[in-house]
Amino acid sequence: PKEIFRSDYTALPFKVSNVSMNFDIRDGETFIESELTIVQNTGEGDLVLDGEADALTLLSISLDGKDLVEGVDYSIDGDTLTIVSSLLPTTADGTSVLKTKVKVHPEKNTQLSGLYKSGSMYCTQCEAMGFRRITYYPDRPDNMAIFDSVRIEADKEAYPVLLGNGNKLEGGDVEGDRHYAVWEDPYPKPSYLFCIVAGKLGSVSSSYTTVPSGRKVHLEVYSEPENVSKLGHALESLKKSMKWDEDTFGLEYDLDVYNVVAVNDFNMGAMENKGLNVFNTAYCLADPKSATDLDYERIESVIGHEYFHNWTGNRVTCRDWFQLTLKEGLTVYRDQEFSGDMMQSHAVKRIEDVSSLRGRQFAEDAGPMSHPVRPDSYISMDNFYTATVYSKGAEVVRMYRTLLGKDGFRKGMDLYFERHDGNAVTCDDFLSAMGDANGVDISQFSRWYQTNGTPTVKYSSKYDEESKTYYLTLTQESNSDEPLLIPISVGLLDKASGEEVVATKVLELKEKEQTFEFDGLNGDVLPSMLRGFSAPVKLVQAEADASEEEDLAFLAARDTDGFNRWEAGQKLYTSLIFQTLEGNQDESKTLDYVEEAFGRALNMDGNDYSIQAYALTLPSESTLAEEMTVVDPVALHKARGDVRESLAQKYLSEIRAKYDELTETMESSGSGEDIKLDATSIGQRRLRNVLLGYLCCIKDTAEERDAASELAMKQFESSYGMTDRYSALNCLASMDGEESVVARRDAALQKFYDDANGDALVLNKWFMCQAVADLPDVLDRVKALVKHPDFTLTNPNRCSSLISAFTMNAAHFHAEDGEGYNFLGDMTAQVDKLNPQLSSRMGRGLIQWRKYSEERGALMKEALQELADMKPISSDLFEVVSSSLK
Ligand code: HT7
Ligand code: ZN
Repeated sequence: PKEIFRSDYTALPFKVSNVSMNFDIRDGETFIESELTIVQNTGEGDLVLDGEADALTLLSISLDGKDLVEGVDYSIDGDTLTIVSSLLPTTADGTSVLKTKVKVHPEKNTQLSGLYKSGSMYCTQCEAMGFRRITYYPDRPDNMAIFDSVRIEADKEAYPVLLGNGNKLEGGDVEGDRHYAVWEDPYPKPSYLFCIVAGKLGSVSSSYTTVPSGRKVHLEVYSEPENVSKLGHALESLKKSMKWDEDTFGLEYDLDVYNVVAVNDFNMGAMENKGLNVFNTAYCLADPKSATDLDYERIESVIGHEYFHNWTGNRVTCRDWFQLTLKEGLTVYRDQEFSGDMMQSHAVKRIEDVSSLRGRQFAEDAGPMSHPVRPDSYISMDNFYTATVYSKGAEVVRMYRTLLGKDGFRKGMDLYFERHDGNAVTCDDFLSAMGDANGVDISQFSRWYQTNGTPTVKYSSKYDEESKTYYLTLTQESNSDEPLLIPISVGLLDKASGEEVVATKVLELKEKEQTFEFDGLNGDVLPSMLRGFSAPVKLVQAEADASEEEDLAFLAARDTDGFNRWEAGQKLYTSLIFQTLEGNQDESKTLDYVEEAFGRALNMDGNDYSIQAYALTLPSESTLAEEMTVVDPVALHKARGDVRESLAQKYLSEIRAKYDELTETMESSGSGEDIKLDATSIGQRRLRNVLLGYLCCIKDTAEERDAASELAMKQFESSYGMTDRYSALNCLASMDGEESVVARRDAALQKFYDDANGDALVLNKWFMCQAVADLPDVLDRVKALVKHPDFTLTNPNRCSSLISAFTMNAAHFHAEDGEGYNFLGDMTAQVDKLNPQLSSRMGRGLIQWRKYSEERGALMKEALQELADMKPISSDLFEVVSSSLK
């Protein structure tokens, strides 16, 4: 496999300016005709078209009406077709028309890239390089072309709905029970945004009138007919997104139609094709009986994300795939802000986003696939749709916002669109727009784009009584030779009174070491550092300080920054878990601080239920693992479980009282099928389920086990909504021991399965809760589930619900016998023959072997080596496994 380098970028010699296509969909094969208008770009070089040999059969090719001869006029070499340059336009305003006809087999396309069949519908996925599996084309984002006409023809009864990008021009019947539709997209776009869909679909629709232009846009969300009742939330979320982008960034929608189609077989969450988004059903369908609050929130955020791409990605796109974070980091930042506004709590949203960044992206950045947000090379671009490009990329955009302020950031965005609308650009162009719009030189900030790894910021401080000045010294360490520009948001709290005496201030850390002064104080202060997680760094105190935990307890109680209050509590929990792991808990005061913080959170007044729930939640095992040099997942799981259980025991009666009180409040404010989705109702469910988790982790004695399982069963049986039902089921799924306990667990699982009645998304949940169960024989159970009639490796959602979910069950996946690794290796090998994008994602479960003990690492390496030796192996999987065996 060939490695592609960012530094090798060259502009295209010839470009496609306009496109007309015809899709003739027949059973088992589809014929695709393309008519490409070719113009000069740099004019220096050949016209090289991409076309995947395994996917396309070339049936005819002509240039300006003349059939071309292979070996004379053109040649095919692997996955490219080169046309002799002497046949092409020799002047800047000359044009040629290239016509090709190919045949493809969507029914056999298990890669889910290009044109494929999902259930009864045909659809396409072209990002990153799927268009070359549809036709011969310069399949790279800097070729922006106008798709004047895309005609789709298919059987009328089987595929009554025919959709394309942009606006529909015409449609009608064709002889032989067939029909057609023609779509036109007036905006220039790269091929990765191309899409068609054909199917028997149901839909819900509405309209939205844009402000200020007053364009009336028809909105329609489609799915297979049996799921139409679950489309309402996506449609409403779309309207909210359209309004939010107008209000926040002054960005309006630009076509008369916005279509969204939900498909069951999809490699990612969704795709922002121009005017025709395609969504994984898991990110689109929802009703209270089948979707959790988290599903609802995720749908709103992904609908927003794809909608926001219309400007950040589609109108202004990436020059080359190395710039992916230009559209993804920026659009994730935008969707995070949108969700924070919709939730009416940016602190809650920030806690969720930072937890996910630490649990996933920090690990990626410390592992063998570590890369800067703008990578330098790739073998398969599909491997670079990573937490780094997306989530760390969003943090990079957030830092511009922190450094420039709200208005400054908006000015930068306005200038970015003014300069680059309709163009394919780079991260440097974004940086220049931000700097120029604000009249500041932020060139130092560009180092964030080229530096991998998580930087560390150390701080130390001293208070000078005489001058009433506080000195805060910051030092930075990173993989960059030159210092990064790091915004550190800081507030100061008076040690004596606990009052905030200096409100949040952004310190610009530009040097390797810098001291900041705060004068005019009345006494010693405590810093609240990195408020709101103002930069994606690890923050540590320079010198271990005896009062560190006392300070954390102080901040956990008094910090005015909601995120940092939570953060201080998390640091205390972390410290106690590690002391438990090392067996030296007794000598410290940490337990007192933790119990104090936990007790305070439990008795918090007010309606901030989500904040309360998160304050009571211990850091995840993956976040904790990030702090360890050698990870022992079994011991870590036990230590975290012990701390959890001891808190549950200590506060048992208060937890139970709070649980009962919430049950009563929730019942009195609406019950049964009336599931409310406002922040308070979601927060109440979140908190009650955190409390249920604590109550169910007390299971040392037979009575405790019985009581826990009875309580969970009661919630399972009495809940209508999926959030409460699924939380209860997850508790039950991990219960073991006496017959009564096992009987309840099995009955609940059976009932959940029966009630699902074949609903694919509910069945995914059923598989997942068994894969993540904390049972000694969970791997055997997972292996048995692989043979279940509802299990398949061809559907990415189903496959991940079982196999990838099991790898998240760290204590069992990392069992010392290495059986978890062998299982994942086997499954990955099987999936690689069907869907390399999926297999390479699965293979990542093995690549962090250096983080574990020698014994575990050796077993993981063995499983990796087996994959590496596999012949054939996809280039996607090859890149992942070879990176970690180097
Ligand atoms: N831009 C979309 C990326 C995507 C994708 C990438 C590779 C293979 C399949 C894919 N499906 C969607 C999604 C997004 O970030 O909005
Ligand atoms: Zn995106």
